[in-house]
Formats: sequence, C-alpha cells, structure tokens
Amino acid sequence: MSDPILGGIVRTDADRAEPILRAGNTNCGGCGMSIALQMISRAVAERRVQIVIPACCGIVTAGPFPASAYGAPVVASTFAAAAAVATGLARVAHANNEDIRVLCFAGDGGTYDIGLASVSAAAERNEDILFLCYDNEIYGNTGGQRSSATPFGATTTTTPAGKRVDKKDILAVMAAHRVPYAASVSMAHPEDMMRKLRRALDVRGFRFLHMLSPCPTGWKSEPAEGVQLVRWAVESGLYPVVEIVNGSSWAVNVEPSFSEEAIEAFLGRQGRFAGASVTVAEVRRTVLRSWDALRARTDRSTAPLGAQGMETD
Ligand SMILES: Cc1ncc(C[n+]2csc(CCOP(=O)(O)OP(=O)(O)O)c2C)c(N)n1
Ligand code: SF4
Ligand SMILES: [Mg+2]
Repeated sequence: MSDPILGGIVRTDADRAEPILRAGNTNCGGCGMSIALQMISRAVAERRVQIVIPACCGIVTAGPFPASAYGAPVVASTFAAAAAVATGLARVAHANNEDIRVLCFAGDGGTYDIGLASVSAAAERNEDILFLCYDNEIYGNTGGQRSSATPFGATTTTTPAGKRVDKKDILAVMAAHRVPYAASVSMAHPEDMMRKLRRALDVRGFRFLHMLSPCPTGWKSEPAEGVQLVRWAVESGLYPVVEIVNGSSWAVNVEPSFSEEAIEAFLGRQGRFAGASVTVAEVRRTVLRSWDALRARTDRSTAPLGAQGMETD
C-alpha cells in the first residue's frame, strides 16, 4: 500500500502555529481537500495569508459564523467574484505595504466553470494572487453533478451513463494567459507538491496550482485510498504532473508508466466508473491523446526564464 503522506506526521514543530485547517471541521473522512489544506498550511508556515473561498465544499468547511474551522482570515465570495475579491485584497495589501499573500481556494466548479471569467480576467491582468483549484471533478457540495473537470467515463448525477467528453485542460487555459507560474500538484508526491506550493507562494503576479482532490463521497471510493488513487492517476498518465513558467516553458515533473494496470486500478476502485460507463481501452485512448498535446508543448518549450517576466497593470 501507499507510504503515509508527509511521513505520517500531521503536525511538527516546524508547522504553522495556527493550522490553516483546524481540527473538528466537517469535511468528510478521507477528503482530499483536507490533505491539500494541511500541505498548504505547512508551505505557508508563518507568512501572513488571506484566503478567498467561493461557494464549494471548502467554504462549508468553515462552519457557521462566528466560529471558523480556518486558522487564517477567510472571505466567502460568490463563484463569479472569487478572483476579483482576491484582487481587491491583494491591491489593498500592496497599497498598505503589507507583506500578505492572497490565496483563492476554489473547487473545479469555481475554477473551470462558474468562476472562469473572473479567473481569466485576474490572470490576464497578472494580479498578485495565488489561485489554488482543488479538483474533485464534480460539483460535490450540491450532490455530485458533472463539471467540465469531470473525466471521460465518470458517472455523476447528471451523466448517469458516464461522461462522453474529455476533461477540460485547465492548465493549458491558464498557460494561454502567460501567467508567471502554473503547475499541477500530486498529493502522492508530497516533496514535489511542497516545492511547488512554496514556489507559488514566493513568486509575485498571478500563480495557479491545480490539485486532483479525491472525494470519497462523490467518487464512491474508500476514504483511506485517496492518496493511492492519485498515485494511480499519475502513474497511468491520467493526471499529468507538470509546471509551466510564463506560459511558454513546460516541464513534466513525474514521468508516468502509462500502464494499463494503473488505469484499471484507478477505475476499479471507484464506484463512479462502475458498470459499463467506460472501458480501460477507451480511457487509455483519452490519456494518450492528451499526452500527445502535452509532449508537443514540452518539446517546443523555451528555456525557463524565471517566473517574473510579466508586468501587472
Ligand atoms: C452562481 C451559482 N450557481 C450555483 C450555485 C450552487 N452551488 C453551490 S456549491 C456548487 C458546486 C461547487 O462545486 P465545486 O466548485 O467543484 O466545489 P465542490 O463542492 O466540489 O467542493 C454549486 C453548483 C451557487 N452557489 N452559485
Ligand atoms: S463531498 Fe467530497 S469534496 Fe466535499 S467534503 Fe466530502 S469528500 Fe470533501
Ligand atoms: Mg468540485
């Protein structure tokens, strides 16, 4: 089975005194978002952060006002406004000469779909925010409808026979905005993930991180198997782990084996792929198609320029 995440240690003395995600929150057991928040907490350490969270499971996590499960200031926003609200916070911090990192923490619905217009606008202006998308590949909070991040073949409440279109390539969309830094991170590769979180916190301008986030409730999977599912997703090529600087310099950080066994295991351990919704061969075809496009980008990548190349307004 898998190695324990972060060496099996949830907190050490080196961690942030006030964790970003406090104990006693209402996330489902095995929620990938909880792991993501623990890792973000470790990467943030004692920096000052402000977090904007649109409608999604992540804002339900906070619990009822005036209590909060978040150990950092959080603004709850509408879907459409998250990146715009974060822009406002970041500009006020700059105007006041305050060293604050402004994070947006949004689901795939708030990133790929309902929030995309303001994400795109903030990216185009190169606003000084770090946008983190935890992608559970559904609208989890409203009962598991498909989003444009739902993978080919997955059954959801609105695709009961299995989705017939490929997942949107959100990193390519962000790269097309020529943002200073964009990357995908894997919870099954914590060192790479931590390095990218820290880099994304350091760089100024618009940064984007994409994290595949297991959702036992929506994926109909075992809560204890989330990290292993991500490992299979990376190994099979279903979830490419990449890094893009200035929109032009693409690098693959973890080479997949593209093994059929990994696809089979990834599909087989999740009820959302049960029945006749999809075959391993069909999924393999979608994987190879997306890697053709990815290899074309990495092959023509220029040498890294450093992630500070773009002006802001
Ligand atoms: C404009 C708008 N449309 C729809 C909703 C209802 N709604 C609330 S949460 C949610 C799903 C969010 O999905 P995602 O962003 O992927 O986060 P998750 O719940 O999966 O964590 C929806 C559709 C809303 N609050 N606002
Ligand atoms: S529904 Fe999914 S994303 Fe939402 S809290 Fe539960 S496991 Fe996490
Ligand atoms: Mg979601």
